[in-house]
Amino acid sequence: MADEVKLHKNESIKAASRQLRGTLAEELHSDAQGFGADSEQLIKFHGFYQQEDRDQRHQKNPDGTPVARQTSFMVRSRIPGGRLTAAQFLAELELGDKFGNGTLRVTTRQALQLHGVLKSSLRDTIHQINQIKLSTLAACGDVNRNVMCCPAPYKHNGVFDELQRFAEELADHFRPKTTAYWELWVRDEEGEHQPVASCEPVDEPIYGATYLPRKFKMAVALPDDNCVDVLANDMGYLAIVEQGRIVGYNVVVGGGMGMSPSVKKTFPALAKPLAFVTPDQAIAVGEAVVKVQRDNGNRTDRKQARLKYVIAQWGIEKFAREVEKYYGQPLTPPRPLEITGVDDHIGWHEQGDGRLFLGINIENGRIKDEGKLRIKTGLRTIVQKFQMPIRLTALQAVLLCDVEPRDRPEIDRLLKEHGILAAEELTLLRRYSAACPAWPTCGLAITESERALPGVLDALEVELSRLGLVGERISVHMTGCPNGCARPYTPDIGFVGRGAGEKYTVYLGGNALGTRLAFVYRDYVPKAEIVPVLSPVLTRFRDERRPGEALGDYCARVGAASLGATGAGPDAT
Ligand code: SRM
Ligand code: SF4
Repeated sequence: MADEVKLHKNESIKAASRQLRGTLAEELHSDAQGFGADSEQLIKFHGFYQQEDRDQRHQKNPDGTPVARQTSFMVRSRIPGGRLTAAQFLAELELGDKFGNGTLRVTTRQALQLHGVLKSSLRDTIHQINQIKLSTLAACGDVNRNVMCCPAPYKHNGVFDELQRFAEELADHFRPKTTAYWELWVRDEEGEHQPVASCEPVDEPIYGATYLPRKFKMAVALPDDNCVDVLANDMGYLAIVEQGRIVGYNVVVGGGMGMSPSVKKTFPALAKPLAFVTPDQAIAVGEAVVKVQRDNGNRTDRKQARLKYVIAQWGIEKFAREVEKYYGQPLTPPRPLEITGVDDHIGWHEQGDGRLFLGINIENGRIKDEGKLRIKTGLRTIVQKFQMPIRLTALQAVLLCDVEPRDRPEIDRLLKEHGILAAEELTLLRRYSAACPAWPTCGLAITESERALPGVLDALEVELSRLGLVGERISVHMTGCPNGCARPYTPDIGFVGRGAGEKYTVYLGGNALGTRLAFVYRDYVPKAEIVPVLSPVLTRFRDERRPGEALGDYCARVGAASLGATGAGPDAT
């Protein structure tokens, strides 16, 4: 049996879980602060992660003894296309206050996260999320995650609404069918109103008994506004619009950011074009792609398990042939199509139906009150008063939609009153920046990110101002480790947590459009050195750029060697 393959332990956990039940029900009611190791894997499919406040590790009680460690949970609501009602948004804010740490976080995939939820509050939290008709099912886990989609609520043609409907259909089609979620979190505690079809296995037509080898991500985008970074997804749909109508999509496959510098075979990748599909073929072809990954993704090594590794191993041609077998028909080659633009949707915009929407930048997605900047109270006050629908962007911003023009002055006044800056008061650097949570909640963080980026941007703004570059659109993404949750391998500048003492790998040469992978400029750069090491590049950019050239385009054109890149470190290319 020399060739016997040893599956990753998560595979047996999934297989034995009776469709994601495991011992979650029993453990939920135990006195322990958290769940056991096997359950820790299963809870992700239900939309939450076991964490702790890592700041507390070093805190002491007044008597000098260490503060007792407290397990808590991050609870993620899956929100296709980032679309919410006013009531849902207000209820999530309320849940953050009642059960979480008093903040609500807009994620880089247009979802919402609560942090600091205790096990004793988990059921109430998730139950209440379902009562407001949101769900945490499949927000995490080895299944299709939150489906991203351009959130702009334009109405001048049906395209934007159709994209949103398609994202919703995808989310629904690829939702796990197990009833375990409903049993644990949704039905009334006693279950008295519901027939107990529970525990009976149901058909999981797409995922089967062991779900996917790894997480799977989808996005729907427009070529002239890739605000969802479609190429960073396992599968993306790029809409082809003719005469104001979607005639089909180019399906792109095999994108992903995560890598481990110590594992040479891991790398970030941009999705590649696979096929053109008409709207009525789109879901069936997508299902074939997912099933190919289900049956061929690596189930022995989770670091090699994403779709991008199947495609790297086979090549896109062989992959396409395999998808055809599952689809049952030949695929149509992708149409020539380029991504040409990106919009952060910040500021006031006409929707095209007489109403307006307003994009509000939320620094790193964290909705909280701090000092004079009272984003949480400001948003709550505005949404309570005007009850407008909300959308979330992939750059962690909030869009207030369907605003009557007469309400604009009052909304502007309330924003000002709560210290929330208008679009004109923000540099494009701020608007196109993003950071992952990292410390203190993320167990995988090597360095700070959400708490570090604002200071780095302050220093960068001073330098850009000195060089006369302050009006430039420079996208900057930071993460606290190489997993890449804020997609740091594609923007103009990426900072990736690398080592203790707040050291980062600095990437250059990507772009705000998300169409090019960056290269390593410098590795192990201490936080305080970031701006000094970038300064020579920025100076050359100012002096040598072509008219209208963006920083990342300039860096890619002159190349890593010319910029004095060390070449060491985990390269993204
Ligand atoms: Fe992520 C793991 C946060 C988007 C790649 N990600 C994590 C965990 C759950 C840490 C963990 O496993 O214990 C982080 C929780 C931190 C916390 O305290 O909240 C975490 N990821 C996030 C969020 C909240 C970052 C943010 O700033 O918003 C994003 C939630 C998105 C959502 O709503 O679903 C988030 N994560 C991403 C993205 C960006 C994207 O999807 O467009 C990526 C890169 C794309 C990709 O998947 O390749 C990403 N997260 C990862 C990875 C690396 C996956 C890989 O293939 O190597 C991990 C680690 C893992 O899965 O083992 C990870
Ligand atoms: Fe945590 Fe790393 Fe993701 Fe940041 S990039 S949230 S540090 S896993």
